[in-house]
Amino acid sequence: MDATISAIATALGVGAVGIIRISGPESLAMANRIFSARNPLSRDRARYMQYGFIHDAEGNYVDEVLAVYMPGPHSYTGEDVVEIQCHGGREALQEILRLTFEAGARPAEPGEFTKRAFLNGRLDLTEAEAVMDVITAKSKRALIAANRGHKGALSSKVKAIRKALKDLIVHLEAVIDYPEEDIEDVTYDETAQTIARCSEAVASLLRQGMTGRILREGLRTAIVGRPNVGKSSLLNRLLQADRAIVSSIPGTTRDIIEEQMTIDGIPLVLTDTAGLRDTKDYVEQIGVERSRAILEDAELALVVLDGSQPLDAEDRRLLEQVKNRPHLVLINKSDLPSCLDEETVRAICGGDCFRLSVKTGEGMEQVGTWLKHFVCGEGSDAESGTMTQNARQITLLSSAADHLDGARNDAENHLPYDCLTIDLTEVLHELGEITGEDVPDEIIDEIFAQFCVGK
Ligand SMILES: Nc1nc2c(ncn2[C@@H]2O[C@H](COP(=O)(O)OP(=O)(O)OP(=O)(O)O)[C@@H](O)[C@H]2O)c(=O)[nH]1
Ligand SMILES: [Mg+2]
Repeated sequence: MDATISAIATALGVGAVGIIRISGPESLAMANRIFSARNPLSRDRARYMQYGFIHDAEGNYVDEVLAVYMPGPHSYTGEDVVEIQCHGGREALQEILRLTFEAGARPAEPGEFTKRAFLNGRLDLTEAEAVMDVITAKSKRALIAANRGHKGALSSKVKAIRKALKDLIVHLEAVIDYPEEDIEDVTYDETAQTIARCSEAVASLLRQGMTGRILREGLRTAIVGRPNVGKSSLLNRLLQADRAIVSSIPGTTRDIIEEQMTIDGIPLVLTDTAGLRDTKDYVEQIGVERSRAILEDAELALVVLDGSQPLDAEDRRLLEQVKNRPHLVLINKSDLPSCLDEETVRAICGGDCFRLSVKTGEGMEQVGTWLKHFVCGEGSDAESGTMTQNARQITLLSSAADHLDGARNDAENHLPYDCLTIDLTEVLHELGEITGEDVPDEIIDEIFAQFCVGK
């Protein structure tokens, strides 16, 4: 790990400025081999930007740059770091990078800077992983959630749960190991209560993780309804573009149209589908089958009804179908005389339902407000504590939740303490794997390998 490494830290492309990052014990000496300035980089001028130029081994001028030396441990990696800001063209960056190699650095592996930060204790594993989410955040909310992870929101909660479990295990083990000693006996009730509190905390993290995932990847939302109710019109209005063909002929849309968009800060992957009905038309039939499959897969169904007509059998069938899954019913065409009220709809499928006109735009703002609430919950904005979790963390949390359920069952059934501690120790490992306190090296390598070079 003592090698000094370097890489281009900025995106490869044409930009005003590009950055080369060097990290490791030799970074200062190596940088000064290729950097000339009135004031060379030095400990005395640590963290001050120095103006100068980069030259090659023969002393040929390569680029005009700004360079800064950040001695460890107070640097990104925790090691001595030098960053060189040069012109942002591909050639300048590649040439300076090559010169750092000539000066003795070796190419950094993907994620190696962040991995070093982790190994040096600058970041724990959740914070390091959140760096990736900060970089790839696609919406402002996703960024806020990722930053929260980066600042350790997830790990501090996980650590608190681990602490409670560790205390419990220690206590149970003391009772197992020294039955003759007068150790205050923990009752099964208390044990079950502690486990229940941990379970609830894990469940809450999982819920927040779901929100984080949606903010990162978008909520898979399907617009469904029978033909001609205004599904494609809704897609177009939300997109503010003429994406899907709209016509008064029922059965206009036959294929699935998928678009990504952000509504009130909530990223959506929205699909417009073929109107649901029994049809003899072969192609339309395929479209209807696809619509049903999309509905099955969606995380949210936006059911569109035509408010100027009474409910028909197809509407009822659809409402029955979405009854037990997340849905929002939109009674469209409120600009026309109404033949359908919210109560009738609610009686069939419960849940939320409102009236709007895609044509005039009346009532459209409710959609964004509802979505925000659906995804972010009560607080419904950045302050609600959402944080990013990745698939690895979610898998570990889910498994921890299962083991906690098992342990709680054991406690409630008064099984021997060792049965309990087996499950609880498993949970301890799983949670430790999230924060990186208890994680095999291969996993660490795998995690950082997903990063880009230079990070
Ligand atoms: N008056 C009124 N007409 C609307 C409204 N929304 C859509 N329409 C009209 O309803 C007709 C059908 O609209 P589409 O958006 O194509 O309906 P669809 O649900 O996608 O239909 P299919 O693709 O056939 O399933 C068009 O003539 C639209 O102009 C509305 O809010 N008010
Ligand atoms: Mg359509």
